Amino acid sequence: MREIILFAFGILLLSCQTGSQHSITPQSTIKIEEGDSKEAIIEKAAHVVPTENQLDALRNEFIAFIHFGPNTFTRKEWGSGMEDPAVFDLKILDTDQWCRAMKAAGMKMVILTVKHHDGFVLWQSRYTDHGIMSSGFLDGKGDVLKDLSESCKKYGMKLGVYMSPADLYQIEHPEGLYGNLSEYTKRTIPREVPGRPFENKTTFEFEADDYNEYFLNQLFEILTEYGEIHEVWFDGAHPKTKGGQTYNYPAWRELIRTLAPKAVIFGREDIRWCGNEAGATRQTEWNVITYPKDPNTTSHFTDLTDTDLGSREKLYQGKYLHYQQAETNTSIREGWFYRDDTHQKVRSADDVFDIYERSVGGNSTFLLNIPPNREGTFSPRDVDVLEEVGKRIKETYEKNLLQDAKGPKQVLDGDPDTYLLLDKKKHGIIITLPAPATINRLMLQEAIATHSERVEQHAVDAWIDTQWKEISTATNIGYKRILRFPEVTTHKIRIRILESRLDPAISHVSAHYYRTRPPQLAFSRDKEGMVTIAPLQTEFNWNPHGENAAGNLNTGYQIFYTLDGSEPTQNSLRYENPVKVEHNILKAVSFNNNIQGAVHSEAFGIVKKDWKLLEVSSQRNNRTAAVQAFDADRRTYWQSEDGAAPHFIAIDLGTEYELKAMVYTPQTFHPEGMMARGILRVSADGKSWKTVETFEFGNLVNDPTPRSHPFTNPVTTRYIRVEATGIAGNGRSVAIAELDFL
Ligand code: FUL
Repeated sequence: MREIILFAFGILLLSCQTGSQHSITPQSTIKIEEGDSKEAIIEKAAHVVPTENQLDALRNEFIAFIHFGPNTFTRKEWGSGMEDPAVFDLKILDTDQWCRAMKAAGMKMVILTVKHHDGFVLWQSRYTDHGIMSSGFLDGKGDVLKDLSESCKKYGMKLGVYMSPADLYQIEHPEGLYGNLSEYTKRTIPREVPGRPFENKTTFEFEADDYNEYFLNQLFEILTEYGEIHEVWFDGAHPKTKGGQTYNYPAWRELIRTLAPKAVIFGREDIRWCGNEAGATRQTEWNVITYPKDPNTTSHFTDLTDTDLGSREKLYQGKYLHYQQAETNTSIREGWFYRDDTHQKVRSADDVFDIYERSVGGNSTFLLNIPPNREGTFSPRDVDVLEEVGKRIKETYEKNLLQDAKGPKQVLDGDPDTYLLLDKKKHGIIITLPAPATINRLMLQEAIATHSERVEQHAVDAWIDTQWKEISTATNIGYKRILRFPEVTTHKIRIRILESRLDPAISHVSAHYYRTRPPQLAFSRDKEGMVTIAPLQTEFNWNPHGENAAGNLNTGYQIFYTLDGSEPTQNSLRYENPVKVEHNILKAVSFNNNIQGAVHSEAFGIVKKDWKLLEVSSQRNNRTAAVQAFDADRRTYWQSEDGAAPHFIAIDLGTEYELKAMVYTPQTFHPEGMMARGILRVSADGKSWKTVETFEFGNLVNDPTPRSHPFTNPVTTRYIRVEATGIAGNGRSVAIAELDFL
């Protein structure tokens, strides 16, 4: 990397580093010693840098996830592990089509769920017959991983694999290996299978029990027979565990580092979960974070979900400083697996582009899931969104409006290896354009590979008329920060670094213009059934209940809506004040200068004004009172007391209705009380009950978004009772933020 002396505010400032800065070698992990002062800790943090693989992974920016397997056919989020392999009823598979669509979106890598929690494998494993080899697909000869790896080569995409450590087939099957209490002994990996030799002759000796051996053998197959693997994704979610099963993670790591030297490991030391599955991003995403133990030797990694992971105050409390970047993972569809093209919502291009800017432009990587359908392809709606997003990314970010500008060359030359080392005390960059340009995006990058992430607060000014006007401020920069602001026309911009850990090294500044779209919309309905339609505040929306930091970038738009299921246009009803919505589908759209925004639609259930609590199994206290399960306010919830099943709530709807579905909205304040399974009972008199439906919801802890359960047959009733029969994570109480009946 070339270090160049900077010009700032027209003054030549020689970078002046302290002696101690030179004595710290940039590394991905630095130990905090007993007695290190706060200053020393910050100085160390300012030298924590990504490894080469981590840097490559950051530079991928936008990558794809593919959830595919028996759940695609059973329409479930989580399988049971007891599915007959025949349910994987695939007739055709077109991984070239997947790659074309991902390429069009500008994605650089794809990660396939080769084994999800149900344990069904999508490749021709030697070590199990619970997988594609026992399905009807190509008479049991098909191999999704092979097809995808060939398509990836053809289209120039990197390949990654998702391997669920939790394996319900191995847990539930009588001869299953998971938690079978076998002994840890020395075992050779890979275990030889007669007639199926490996071309790669590497072998390993590891201490392993039966399940670890199985897992290592399978990793060996995947990492040696499908070309270069660039990411191994270990899901932390465990629908179930058994027999005190432990994982010999150091062995997994050694095997991966040896066989896939370019791979980053997700869920362990290289890459961490961003903390939610809804596409929310932190206002300040620090990738230099702390660990209580050396992350390079420990086996235990917990999910980090706090809003603040890397502020100075957090760093002071650590024992190790470690570079571990966030991956923002979410799905283009409601849920991770394909269900259908009629009810399952698909994110709009506006939504996906917004997440792209917040995640990639917020110091993380954007991992977007596109679940293939039962015909083995991406559905047309998903493809349209991918193509449109790719087009917007290209149009916005391939055109740099500072192309011919004057200013420090190192930040303008497009070379990530040159940077401007700013003096910590006098920091500023002035860039002059040859002619005024209209901009509403600014992209900044730090030279993290050598100088870590150091900027803590910065601001951008534009020269307007005869003076500087501040147009945007934000906190850290790190790998990349995209600033979004209302458009300004200017010929001069100034970047001010307001706070920083040591001298920051800025490697890139560019300016862009995105044709502002009409806002995405959000609905909220009160107990009387009055719905307010407002722009969705997605900017830095970490806490779903919190206020959002950034203001609306839109003005001058109009909202139109329909209540009959038809698509809204500019001829539909114009929204001005809250509208009454009863047992209806509301569809709304915003227009700005004849440009149409994304349609937002929601099926609303019956109005809750006259609902009364009939009976409840228990409630913890007033804060978690039962009536809060139907007060039309998602921020409040009912929670039952621990233990003493059954946990149930019975409601008098006030009058008789014909009901077709139930929607369960879990509370999002903590992971307790997620209703994974339950029964619905109805009554003619509110006293004697009969069961009419059973329901099941998967993955609620990581993704506590509303779940709907369509009834097998419509139910006509005034009295209804919801009873939990299974609580996620073996929980002992149930919590409900809202219940709705459609
Ligand atoms: C979660 C899993 O439980 C989901 O099914 C999905 O695979 C998601 C990416 O991770 O934790």
